[in-house]
Amino acid sequence: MATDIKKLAEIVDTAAIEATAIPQLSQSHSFTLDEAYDIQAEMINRRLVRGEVRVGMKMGFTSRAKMIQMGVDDMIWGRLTDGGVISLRDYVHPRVEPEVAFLLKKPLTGPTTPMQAMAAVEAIAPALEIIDSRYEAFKFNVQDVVADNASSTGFVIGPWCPPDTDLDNLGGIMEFNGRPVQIGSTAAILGHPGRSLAAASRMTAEEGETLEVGWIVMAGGVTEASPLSAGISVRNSVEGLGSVGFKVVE
Ligand code: OOG
Ligand code: MG
Repeated sequence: MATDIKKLAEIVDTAAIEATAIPQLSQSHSFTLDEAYDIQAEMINRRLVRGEVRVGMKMGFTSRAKMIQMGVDDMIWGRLTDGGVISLRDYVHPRVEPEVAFLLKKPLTGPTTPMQAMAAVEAIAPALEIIDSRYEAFKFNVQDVVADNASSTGFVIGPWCPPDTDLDNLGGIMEFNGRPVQIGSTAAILGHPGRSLAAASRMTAEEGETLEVGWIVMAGGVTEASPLSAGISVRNSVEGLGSVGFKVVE
């Protein structure tokens, strides 16, 4: 039987709205990776219909630390909209991870080299991504997590830096209330975050999308993600780029 893309999209969308964990879709339905991206597209479409605006895309599993933490060893991507969740009550089991973000001044589409991809960059910033899986126990396979928009929930961008800022091996620290919880280097992102941007261009084109001017591209977690709870002030400081933070309230 053909996979019911619309129905599965509604199931993950509803779980996100209601902040309720659901069993992995793959436990009750079998669907391909291509179909998982179709479910994701349909789920995002539901949000756009509700008035959210598409603002970019995110890469996932571009570092070994993330692949190992989640037990998935393929790169994935998700679609970013401006509709992030603000209150802790609206999350299922949120986590935060240190990232870097790109702002595009030229469109990017299809296979490209990291050098060509970096030539499309307007600015680079330290960033934090808040992820939240709609699946019970934050457990999934690659199709499940793609259908759930790569666990995308929110992101915070720090000061934009010039595009020629050297991104090689910049040390970074993510702190909770001033205490380091994750330490890493931008080199953890495929050796250089520019490779993640090139992969973003190639992988989105496979689904018929172009990375548009003005879009934000999140390069992927440098380290493992850490669980969030009320009272935590999070800060990610990246050598040469500056820092970004937020505080979690009830
Ligand atoms: C999936 C999202 C992965 C990253 O930066 O690697 C991701 C997850 O870990 O739940 O955002
Ligand atoms: Mg991420």
